[in-house]
Amino acid sequence: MSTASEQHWPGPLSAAVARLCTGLQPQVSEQTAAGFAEVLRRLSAPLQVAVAGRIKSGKSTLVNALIGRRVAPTDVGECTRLVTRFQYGTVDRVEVVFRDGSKQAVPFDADGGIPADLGVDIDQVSHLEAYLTNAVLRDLTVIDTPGLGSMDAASVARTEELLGAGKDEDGELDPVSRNAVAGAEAVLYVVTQGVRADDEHALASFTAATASREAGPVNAIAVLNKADTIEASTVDGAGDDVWKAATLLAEKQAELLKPKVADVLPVIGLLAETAESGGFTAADAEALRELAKLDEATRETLLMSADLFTSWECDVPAGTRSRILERMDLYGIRCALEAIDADPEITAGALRRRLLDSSGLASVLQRLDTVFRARADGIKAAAGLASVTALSHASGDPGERQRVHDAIEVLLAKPEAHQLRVLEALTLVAAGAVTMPPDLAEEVMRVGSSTDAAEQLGLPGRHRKELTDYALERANWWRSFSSFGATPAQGRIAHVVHRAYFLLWQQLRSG
Ligand SMILES: Nc1nc2c(ncn2[C@@H]2O[C@H](COP(=O)(O)OP(=O)(O)OP(=O)(O)O)[C@@H](O)[C@H]2O)c(=O)[nH]1
Ligand SMILES: [Mg+2]
Repeated sequence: MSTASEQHWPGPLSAAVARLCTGLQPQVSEQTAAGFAEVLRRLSAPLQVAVAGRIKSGKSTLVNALIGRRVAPTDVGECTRLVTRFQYGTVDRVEVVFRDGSKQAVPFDADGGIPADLGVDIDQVSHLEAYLTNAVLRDLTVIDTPGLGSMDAASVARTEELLGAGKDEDGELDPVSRNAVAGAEAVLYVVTQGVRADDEHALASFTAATASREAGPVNAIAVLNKADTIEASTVDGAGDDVWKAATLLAEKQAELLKPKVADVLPVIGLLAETAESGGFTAADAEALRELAKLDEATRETLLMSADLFTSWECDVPAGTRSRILERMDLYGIRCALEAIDADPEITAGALRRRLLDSSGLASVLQRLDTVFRARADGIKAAAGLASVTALSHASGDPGERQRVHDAIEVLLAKPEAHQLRVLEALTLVAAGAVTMPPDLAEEVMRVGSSTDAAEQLGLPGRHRKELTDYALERANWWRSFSSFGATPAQGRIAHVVHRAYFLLWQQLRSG
């Protein structure tokens, strides 16, 4: 096995957790040591992002949009009931992993996607592994999960079990340990208009997807998908603007979901998928141009409903209309027709870009970058420490548990690892495990959610002198709060925040 120093870690925090694991390995039981080996393996792997949410919310469609290829089966077929892990590989291939650990390669279908039906006994399948030569997957492993029904505890359990399975490549881990180290490290949570954001059952899928690890603003983003299907007139202040309605609804959901998630962004997964995965062809552009030439009355009738769009008598063949409806839905078609009205000479490529712009995917990608990619080190290190703790608890040996506990305390006491404490504190506050007055809770989030000093202090763009003074001021404030006025639980958080400000002050002062 390779040692910590030979490996490539996402950053200094992960490297510190890796050193902790390697240092502890000789001092723990064989089984716990095997668990630590798994933690080490995961620390050096790309960030694991699960796409989770209710059934048919458009998770697989969004996965395809992110990867830029229609590879995850959408809509129907047995694969939609399985967890599929999309990861980087030098040769494109799909493997079925069975519950007994055996694997079987399956060919892609004619369109380059995972076949909707696998031709194997689905009950014996643990999950699928798809390896793709894809730039996005170099630093993110994307996990497509089956949809969770509202009240369906069984499917929550199934996803939990599936996400926990299959990580045990060399068969050394018992189920408890496996669950302790498995699970996604971050979640992209897909909601639609129909989902009540405060529905605790909807939030249960968070927990399922992360194998019971807490999700919070550090590692979870939500999207309001199918923004195109929102009836603008039902949203106050939106007028007849669908995108505005989606933005307003997303803001409302953010109020309910925060601080469980960093953000709720509107998106039209279907348009993003079509525009990004080669689903929009020159023939589609041509068909849209033909539709744009129809007289006003016919065009309006067609756009009234999906049924009328495909069944109403007109010159564009019904089959062609079905295809573009499936790829773009009425809203996308309307966008395209407006673009053609404005510029009848618009090229297929420009039309595709217009659809991509309308999909809102760019903002989602940007948030993925700032929330997940930029913080991968902290997220992975925190997940790794949680796994290490869970493994030592699962061992049932009090001595071992104490040794691991002590080693973690030593690690967390180091200035360079304090950010992990802050992440832990932030997650407790975000999850409501420790209640704080709203302004203080927000401050904890701010200090923990960035690695940029000015942003942590809430003073972007200010001079160093001002930042230094403010860091010291807040450090002192949190220290006195921890001694006077705070409950014991708040006091522990306050102590962590105080030290974060203090370290920030030291760092700013020394340049
Ligand atoms: N109009 C519209 N339809 C969408 C959008 N995103 C997905 N769909 C459609 O919704 C249906 C379900 O999409 P999937 O991606 O299979 O949803 P899923 O959440 O993966 O479904 P399960 O895995 O079965 O839970 C498909 O017919 C998609 O084409 C969207 O943004 N707008
Ligand atoms: Mg799906």
